Amino acid sequence: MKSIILLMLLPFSLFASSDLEMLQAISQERYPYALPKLPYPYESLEPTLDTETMHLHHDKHHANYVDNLNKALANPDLVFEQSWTLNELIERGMRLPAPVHNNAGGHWNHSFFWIMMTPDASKHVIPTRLEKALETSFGSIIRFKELFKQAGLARLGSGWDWLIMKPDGTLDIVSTANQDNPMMHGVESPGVPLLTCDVWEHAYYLKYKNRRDDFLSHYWDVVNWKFVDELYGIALQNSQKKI
Ligand code: MN3
Repeated sequence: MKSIILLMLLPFSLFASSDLEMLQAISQERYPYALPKLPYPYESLEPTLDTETMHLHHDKHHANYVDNLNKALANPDLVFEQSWTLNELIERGMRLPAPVHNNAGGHWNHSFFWIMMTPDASKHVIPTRLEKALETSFGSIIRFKELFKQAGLARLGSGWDWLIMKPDGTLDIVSTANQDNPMMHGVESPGVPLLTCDVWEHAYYLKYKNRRDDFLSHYWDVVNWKFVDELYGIALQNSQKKI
């Protein structure tokens, strides 16, 4: 799994869009952790995501994961873990004590999710390279979106929906429970995360009530495809290097 984490980090300086720089900063953060600012105004994803949901989700839910991660790591038995980066914690996944594993996941996943969305319409178009890869892997963009929705709906209870690049270089759609993510040791389907959606009820309930499928249909209106394509490009380059 170590190689997957490295894939996420090493080449960023070569590309360095502000979205990638934000992800790199989060990935390399160390204890004590801090809540990152939302990278756009709270109201700017309306009407897809309402302002109140964004405030609660970022200021309360994400903040709680950060606070609880700091509390869990304050344990004197975890002095080594205190010195690790957030990505090093994520990599160890289920080998960590549950409060560290869950809250490190909560912090990384939410930080990634904020960058995954954007009010910038110029980033809402799927770049051609990625479009072709999705068509090759899933048949069509419409089919890809259907499969992504199905995976999100099939996740019982709380979790996350992902597009990943698997260790063999192919694309796949997977979901993880709770605050797990595909970079963690011990997950069923490991890979490099390229796209995600938070399918916990707190992500959508105020506006969409119990209709997770409606939320997943509207989600595409705010996805930062430019960022997804950048992540895809880096993952692709690294998977070809391995071969
Ligand atoms: Mn959430």
